[in-house]
Amino acid sequence: MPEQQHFDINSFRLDGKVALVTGATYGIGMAIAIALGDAGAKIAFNARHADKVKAAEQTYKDRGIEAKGYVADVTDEEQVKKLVADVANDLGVIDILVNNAGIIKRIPMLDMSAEDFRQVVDTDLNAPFIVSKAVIPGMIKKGHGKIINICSMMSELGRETVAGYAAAKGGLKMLTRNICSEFGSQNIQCNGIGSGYIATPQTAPLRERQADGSHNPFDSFILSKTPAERWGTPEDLMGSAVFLASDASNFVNGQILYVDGGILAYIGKQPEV
Ligand code: NAP
Ligand code: GCO
Repeated sequence: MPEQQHFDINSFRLDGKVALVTGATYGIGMAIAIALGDAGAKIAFNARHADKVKAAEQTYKDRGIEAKGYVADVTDEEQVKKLVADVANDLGVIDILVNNAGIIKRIPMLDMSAEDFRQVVDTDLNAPFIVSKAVIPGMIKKGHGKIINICSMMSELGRETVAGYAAAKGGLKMLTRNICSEFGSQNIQCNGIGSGYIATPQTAPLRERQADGSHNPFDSFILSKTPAERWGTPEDLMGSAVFLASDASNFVNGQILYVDGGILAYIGKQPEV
């Protein structure tokens, strides 16, 4: 029997690695970038608004994280190609990619224009394809790579008003599996984090109190569907991101790790009689 190896906790460290987190000027992206930075990675991040990029860069530096922000729209392939090249020049070839940037439009399907649908799919599905395609050649040359796609409850479930978002996040689950299939032999692991309902600016409209000060019905609905009986926080995703970005997950590929407080396992709280 071969001797069992001891577990090396340093397999969760990211020292010497370069991570690109898209859309990390606030919200989930910033939390994940902080986690990867705290684990030792150098952080590159982007978003569309220069003022927020500058402010976020200061936030990372104030936390002692080596970080550089870039103004780039992930839906624009030329901007993405320049982003990846600039990161390579400034910090090094990307080892870890987190496809986080995303939008949602909550519009009843029959009222949703094809343009609205296209914009959501462009950002939430086409962009992860574009950014991954730009980053993978460098990972192949380095002999390793980690791609983490930020999926959703809507990678598995639908609901009214989010047709474009659910279609995109369902596609992102399958893009995750396809990148795994196409590049696993090149030592590239591509996994997803399926976030539950997280308190960020994106979900603020779902949590805001009603005009009369009462609870938002959707807020109450989510609490009734979540065994944890709370909304998630961006910090709840930090550990999963570090795990999937590290050597600790080198034999994990094509998986969606749902960090949802139990929503997908739960039929929902029975109404009180
Ligand atoms: P958020 O608060 O709206 O933040 C989105 C981030 O992405 C911002 O930094 C935004 O900055 C950036 N961004 C948006 N469009 C971009 C583009 N075209 N190019 C570059 N950057 C862009 O969203 P969040 O709640 O943190 O969600 C982040 C990701 O998690 C999204 O993919 C979302 O679908 C997913 N997710 C969220 C939840 C949740 O409950 N919050 C749950 C599951 C999955 P700019 O607008 O300045 O560009
Ligand atoms: C919505 C919410 C959700 C969350 C998240 C859940 O309107 O239903 O925005 O879609 O953003 O994706 O996992």
